[in-house]
Amino acid sequence: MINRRNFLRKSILSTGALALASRLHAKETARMLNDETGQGFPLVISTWASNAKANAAAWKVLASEGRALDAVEAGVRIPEADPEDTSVGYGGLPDRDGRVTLDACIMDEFGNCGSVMCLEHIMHPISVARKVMEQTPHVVLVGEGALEFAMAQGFKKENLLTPAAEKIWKEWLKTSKYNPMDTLKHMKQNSAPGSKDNHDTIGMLAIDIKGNLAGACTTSGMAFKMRGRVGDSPIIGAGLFVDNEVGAATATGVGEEVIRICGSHTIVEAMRYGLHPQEACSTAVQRLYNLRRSELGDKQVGFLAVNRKGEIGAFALREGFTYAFRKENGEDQILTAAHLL
Ligand code: SD4
Repeated sequence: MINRRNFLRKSILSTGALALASRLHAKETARMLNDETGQGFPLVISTWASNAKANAAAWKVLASEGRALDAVEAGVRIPEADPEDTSVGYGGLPDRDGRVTLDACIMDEFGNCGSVMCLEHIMHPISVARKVMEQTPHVVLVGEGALEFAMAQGFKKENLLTPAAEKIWKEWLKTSKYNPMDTLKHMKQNSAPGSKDNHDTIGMLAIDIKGNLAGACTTSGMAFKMRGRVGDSPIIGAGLFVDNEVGAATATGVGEEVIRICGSHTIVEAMRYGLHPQEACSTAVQRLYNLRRSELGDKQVGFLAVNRKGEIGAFALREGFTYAFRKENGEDQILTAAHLL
């Protein structure tokens, strides 16, 4: 029998009905996703449709009963090494001085975490962040110190500025106008031919077969940013937060806005006090909107969350935020987040 719930549930999974899904009230979406996804684990979920490839790499680890931490590291290394991805790792668009500076962080089920900020010349900042977590008494290393540490750990120093990224930067230099959303649109225009959407920061959350959670977030940040600028992505609590007893959250979009509300931590705390991940994400977006309504312009922010039962949620300030999801049967799902505006 086709009742409304069944119809909606099917609709959210079909590309043609994604627009419908995005108009649904957050609670209705939450109920649908709960039906679809509250089935347990392992699972992996990542910001942006194009990161289904990253989920596939993470899935290999999860399917062989590996640890969520290993899965998220393996997963996000895919876009980090992809020269066509202009917002993560190798091929990322540079700052206004032409330097590719990378931000990344990782967090495990024990509350261990590691982060690198403004790291240059290393293709896999996520793996350096993991080394910071496991091999140092610290949580964050930045800039030159992070680079020295990476090299001492055996990482290779390389040029991350691809000819394509350099060309885009030189074009930008003609006007040198910084507007974060122009930058994102610019990335979209220049994304790989045939890609469904713009490549963007990857935030990945996973639950392994034992029910343990981990997350990773990695980016080259906003293109043409000021030298030394760091966004939300490598900041524990802003771009990523994991609490094994509750759930995990990650963010994408204009980092300055996410930092203001400690986005990912806010969402995990909302889940701790009983909200479904979907409602937790929409609550965070609403809070940002209430705080910054007059300043937001056309900026985008999107959040993803999962609770320890494997229920997922996603919500964005405005339309266009997609995410990729894999669970037990290993099938990819590409979904579009509901949005406020
Ligand atoms: C940043 N949050 O550096 C990142 C950029 C991003 O989608 O996520 N873009 O602010």
